[in-house]
Amino acid sequence: MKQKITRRRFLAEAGVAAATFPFVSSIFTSATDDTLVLWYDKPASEWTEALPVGNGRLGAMIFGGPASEQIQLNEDTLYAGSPYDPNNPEALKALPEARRLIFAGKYKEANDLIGAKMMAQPIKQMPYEPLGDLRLLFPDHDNVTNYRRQLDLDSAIATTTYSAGATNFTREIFASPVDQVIVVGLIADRRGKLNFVATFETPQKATVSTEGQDTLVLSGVNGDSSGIKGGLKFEARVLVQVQGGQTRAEKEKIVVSNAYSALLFVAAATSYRSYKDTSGDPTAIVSEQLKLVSQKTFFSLRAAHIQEHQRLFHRVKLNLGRTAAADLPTDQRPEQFLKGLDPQLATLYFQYGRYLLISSSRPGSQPANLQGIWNPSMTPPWESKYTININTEMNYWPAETTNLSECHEPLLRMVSELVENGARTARVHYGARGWVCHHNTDLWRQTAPIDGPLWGFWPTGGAWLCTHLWHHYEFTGDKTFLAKAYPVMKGAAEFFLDTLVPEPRRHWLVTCPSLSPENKHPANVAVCAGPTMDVQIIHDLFDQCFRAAEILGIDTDFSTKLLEVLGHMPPMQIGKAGQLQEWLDDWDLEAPERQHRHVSHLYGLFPSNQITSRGTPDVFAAARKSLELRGDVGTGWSLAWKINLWARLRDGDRAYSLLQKALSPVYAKEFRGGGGVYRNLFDAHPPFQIDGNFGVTSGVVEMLLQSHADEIELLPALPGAWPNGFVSGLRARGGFEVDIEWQNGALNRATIKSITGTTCHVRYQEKVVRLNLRRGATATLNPQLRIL
Ligand code: FUC
Repeated sequence: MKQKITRRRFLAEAGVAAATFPFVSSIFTSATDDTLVLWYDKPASEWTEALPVGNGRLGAMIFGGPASEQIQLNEDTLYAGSPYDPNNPEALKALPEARRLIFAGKYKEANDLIGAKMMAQPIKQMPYEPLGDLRLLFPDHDNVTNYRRQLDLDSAIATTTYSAGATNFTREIFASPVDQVIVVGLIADRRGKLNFVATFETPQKATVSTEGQDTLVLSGVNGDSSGIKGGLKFEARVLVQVQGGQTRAEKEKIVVSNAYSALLFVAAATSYRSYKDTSGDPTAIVSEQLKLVSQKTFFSLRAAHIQEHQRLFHRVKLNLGRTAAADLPTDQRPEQFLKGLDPQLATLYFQYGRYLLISSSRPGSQPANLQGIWNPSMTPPWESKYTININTEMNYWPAETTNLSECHEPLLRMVSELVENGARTARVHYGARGWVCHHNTDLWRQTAPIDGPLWGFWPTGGAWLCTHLWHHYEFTGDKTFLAKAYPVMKGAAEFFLDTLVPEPRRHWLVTCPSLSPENKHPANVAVCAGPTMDVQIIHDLFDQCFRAAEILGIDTDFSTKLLEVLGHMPPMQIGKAGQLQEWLDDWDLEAPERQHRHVSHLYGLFPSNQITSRGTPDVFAAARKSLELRGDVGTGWSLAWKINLWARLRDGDRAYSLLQKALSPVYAKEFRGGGGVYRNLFDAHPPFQIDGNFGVTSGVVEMLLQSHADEIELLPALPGAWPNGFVSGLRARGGFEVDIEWQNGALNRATIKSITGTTCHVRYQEKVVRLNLRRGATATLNPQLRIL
């Protein structure tokens, strides 16, 4: 049951404490919209039940145990290893033979040669690692009543409340992007009742010590991995301040006794300065951070945190209706959603995606990796790094559309940081100019092919990332940004100018060796020449370079050359089942895994805009056929991609049925594999992978608003399940902010605000209107698209 603690009742019960300690009175003041709350009536019993907070750089998973609180900590530069060079000097010699074998149809032999001679050394990249856990042990809190824990997406604060004996306890935890610390506020409503012991536990090579009577220190070095020595120092510190009691240091512990309230400030840093510099001083960084926050009050830290979070979070509102099911504990809601009884869960999940992006990716931080920033394991799945054959890009699909353009910055910066190592890989592995990145990268911005030929021998990852540079420009119109991004895009294009080769049958210019990500063709290997996805990605890269050069008024010869080369690349081909071919050959029906999770050849439909109903109707129909053939089964991110694809195909009901799959509870007994959510609404590949969270958030946008076909299209794929609703603050290409209200399944009203002062076309079904708005001007349209 939901515990009803009103502020008045809490303050009455808190008595003296409330009057004495400023932060007590703040606890229930920002009573927020409880529809954006994840809440539970039990503590987390495993990691995927714990609740995430983060400030882009520091992350914490909060378990909320009354007697034993576990706050699992991450810092986004704590990866294994140190700067390293995995490029393989043998690779280039083998390249001509690999190409010859592929063009001769000897795919298995090519696969074996690539595996033996052309992969990175080591063949794995470096894993993302946890810092460890801050543990708070409370004596006599085993039998508690009135328990509730929650994560309020609106304030980005995790709160646990319960009563032990006659005392009510409250914990508030947030990761402040302003003050760069995690703040833990603990309060009892009776004098002297707050007693606990704070300590660190860690799987790292580290020591725990104390400083003075109030500071816990964890310091260590990161792990070695695949023969690469750890080269990072790290440090985490917890400063404990109490009111009305004492702190004292014991070996590896801070003991708090007889307090009313306590504040714990958690700071953490590593010596990472860049992908090639590990000379930072984590002790100096965390000491300075703690010195600054220790002079501030809880109230001011909390208020600054909320304000900064809401600056981003409040930009988009979504309402799809609400029923009583929204009052249930969060982990009971997916089941209701599947029965069609809880439409608000889609809103919560959509906004959770925005919350998670704000919390794991802020200007200056590392980009969100496979798990955002939340990872408890020294050997996480797929190293919890950056898989760029879908996963990392998916993380950022909602960044521009849901008005979080700033949160895109870490990814955009990473693309430029790949250029140096990517140029070495281009030179060493291909004898080519420009730069290349294969299907993964890590903290050290490595770019060579890893894992093995089935996964890693794909040269188009860096090029896909470059399309994000262009998208950022499309949404913001920021020419200064474009001027800085252009050389990065150009370098990626140069690599392909040097490495595209004519295939023997039709002399089309193709990538070779390459693969259609992770999908085997009839020879039971993946390596091949000119998979459709490569053609589509290179098409975007070249086209976007051309347009950028034109906008910037530079490089005409180079960009004209790109268009000329594009003219010699393969067209998108329709195969014997009427499908869009995944490969140069019509292999789709003979491929061993016809329901493979990757739908790479549909890149052209989404996230790209090469396939549209009006521009390329035949290929559009073929793409639909391909998606039908693939079926609706998939991992978490695969389902999320399909939501976006069905939305682009304008089939809202099909997109919605995929959304229902994506929100299935993987913890339910009757659950049958493939995508879904954990109790904390983290997306399940399974295991946990955050891309599905972000991909669904993007998919909901694509159902309500699209802007890829030189038009802003309102409600392109509205499902029957959402007859009434509104959304505000979404962004469209060209620099527009869009609000839409609908009733009985039809548009009621839309408001378009121009951010950059460019013209646009707005479409609703068959009606189109041209708007010519000045910068900052707004137009409100009725269902006939007449300006009101
Ligand atoms: C790709 C996918 C896997 C997984 C991994 C991180 O290789 O094929 O399903 O998501 O990335």
